[in-house]
Amino acid sequence: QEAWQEIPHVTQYDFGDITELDKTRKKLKKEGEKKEIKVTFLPFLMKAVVVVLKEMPRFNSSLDHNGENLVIKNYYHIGVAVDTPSGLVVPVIKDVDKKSIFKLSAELMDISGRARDRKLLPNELQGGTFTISSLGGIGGAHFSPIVTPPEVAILGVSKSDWKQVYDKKGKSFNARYILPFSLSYDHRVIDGASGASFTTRLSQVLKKESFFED
Ligand code: CAO
Repeated sequence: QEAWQEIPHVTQYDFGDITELDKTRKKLKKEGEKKEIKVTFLPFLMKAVVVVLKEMPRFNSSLDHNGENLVIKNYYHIGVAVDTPSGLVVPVIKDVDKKSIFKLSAELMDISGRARDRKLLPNELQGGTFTISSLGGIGGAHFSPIVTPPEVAILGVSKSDWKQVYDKKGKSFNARYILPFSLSYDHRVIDGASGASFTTRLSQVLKKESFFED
């Protein structure tokens, strides 16, 4: 409620072509099964977001109490919204830039399981620098998430779907796996042009095959 009342929100909506990413995820998912690690899209999205946060550090910052000073963080602690029987919680995965897809997947399994069992420690819910809220496992296309203070931006991820996309060069329609996503941000810190630049860049990163390699 505080976030909704005090932060002037703007949401930028966009799409990412994750056809190649999906192929890689399926490969890693098979490998993960041997280690009992479930590999979903979320760790890839976390990695892609960090690539963009490094290029656009204003999105990885917080406003101080007076709203006068902007504190830019040089670490990447990503909050992940988890739906539990007792409501929404947002545990934080630390140092995402330093972790592999398997490590992030294992941490996600652990932290979301313990969130559902109400076994998270208070310090696991603090210190985030940016949040991702994924409804991709459920459905819907595009929603407007609310920024988690003191952070200044949040990514909302929806369910990807196959679409016919026109290839101008090849003059043909091709089936592509398209991810809808939204970025809500604090308009005191980020202007509309930067918001659109962030989502445009995120789309480019998601399309690139090797952005998540360690
Ligand atoms: N498009 C298509 N499929 C997707 C997808 C997407 N964007 N995101 C996930 N999926 C798929 C997964 O790959 C998985 O399929 P497979 O079993 O074939 O691999 C399936 O959906 C289920 O995924 P999941 O939900 O278990 O896993 P996740 O890592 O995507 O998400 C978690 C984990 C904890 C974030 C999620 O379970 C959850 O709680 N989401 C709700 C968050 C929420 O409530 N947000 C709203 C907050 S209000 O702002």
